[in-house]
Amino acid sequence: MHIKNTGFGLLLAGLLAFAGGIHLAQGQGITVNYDEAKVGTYTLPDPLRLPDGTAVTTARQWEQQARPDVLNLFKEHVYGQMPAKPAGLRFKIRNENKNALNGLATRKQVTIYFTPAADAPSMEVLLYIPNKVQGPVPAFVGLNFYGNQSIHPDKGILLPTRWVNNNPKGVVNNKATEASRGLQASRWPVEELMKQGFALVTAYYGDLEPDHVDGWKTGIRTTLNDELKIKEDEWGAIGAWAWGLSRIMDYLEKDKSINAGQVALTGHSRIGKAALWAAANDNRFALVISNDSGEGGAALARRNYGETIAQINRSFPHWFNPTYKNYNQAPEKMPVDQHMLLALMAPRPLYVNSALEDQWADPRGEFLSALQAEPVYQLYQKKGLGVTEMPPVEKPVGETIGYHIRNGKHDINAYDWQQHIAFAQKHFKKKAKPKS
Ligand code: GTR
Repeated sequence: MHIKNTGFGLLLAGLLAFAGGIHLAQGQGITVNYDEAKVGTYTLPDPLRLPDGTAVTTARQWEQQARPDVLNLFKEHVYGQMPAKPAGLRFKIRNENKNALNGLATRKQVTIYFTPAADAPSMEVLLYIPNKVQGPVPAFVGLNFYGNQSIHPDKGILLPTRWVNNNPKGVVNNKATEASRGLQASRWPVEELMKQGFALVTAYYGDLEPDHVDGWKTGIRTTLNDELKIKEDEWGAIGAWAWGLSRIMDYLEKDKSINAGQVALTGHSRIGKAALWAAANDNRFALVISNDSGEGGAALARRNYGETIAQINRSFPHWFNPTYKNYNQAPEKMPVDQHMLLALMAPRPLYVNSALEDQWADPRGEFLSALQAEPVYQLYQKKGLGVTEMPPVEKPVGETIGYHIRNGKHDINAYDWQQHIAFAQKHFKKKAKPKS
């Protein structure tokens, strides 16, 4: 159903965009629906149906027949190709401080070079590893929006030298300054993670591709064309960010202080979209968290509520595969919907969460998507949400698929992290043991 463009809809979109701290104009000139009664009806494609109509009834059949096909459909229609690990990948420990955060953690900074060349394209990874628990430790991994220094005021964190989105709190002329240290510290509870026995691993998403329409020109979609044997228009920025997450995983497999079998991948919003896409392609991520990932992330595209494919492609034409634009006016023609992306996580633990004031991301669409991923989890005898209606605010639900909606705006906050940490502890079945 097409909803008439209302001034109220646009105003609300603007307010929500502002509330979420988003700098790009959203919804302009394009209809935004926030009325549940006007969502209309839609039919979701069935992940458990092969193209010839055969029903998928076993985990084996899913893995061997259906899953590869679904993954390919997402490559072709949504995110683009996902190149393999480059042969010349190498790591360099830039520095290590065993007494970071007043002795609570070891801070390591590692450069991942994508080719053997002296001037190889690279990314900078920051790790905090808890000192007071027995390792190897499980880890949370996630990209950040403004550089590694933005996650904590710790003066030892190297500033990014690359293009960064401007921010009144210390990013001037697209360069991060000292004032940007800790700019998003509220989103990264580093000390709490250390206390709970998790390492935290992060990198700046702009190391892979600066997040603007011309970012591909200086990002890996251009600099690694030859190495990865891929053209820049065969994938998008989300694909590039997701690819970088897998390169972090390549490093973690080599770091003896980390339990590479217990890596939880997390991401907020556009980085949540990238996290889901990374985990869909890379089974080494043992647990996946989508925080307010919305359109092109966890939320169902066929629901006309909040952001739509047309809006996201208009505001961010560089994020997806060019073919995704074919569905601007016709999401119902896509051979997939986002519940199938979530199903690609099975049987791994998956946690989806929403925020009440983040209607732009369509909380109900995120919940329903998680619900509709359940049939694939059931093939593995894994329990999903345990409910069929959205739970009340701040009442988390679920078993192998978890979900909550919390009060507040588009953000990742202490409440979200509490649930994510508890979910990881439950599934990794290991509480941190103090060092003897
Ligand atoms: C918005 C975009 C959303 C979400 C958000 C964010 O502008 O429309 O899809 O990704 O940005 O990343 O914060």
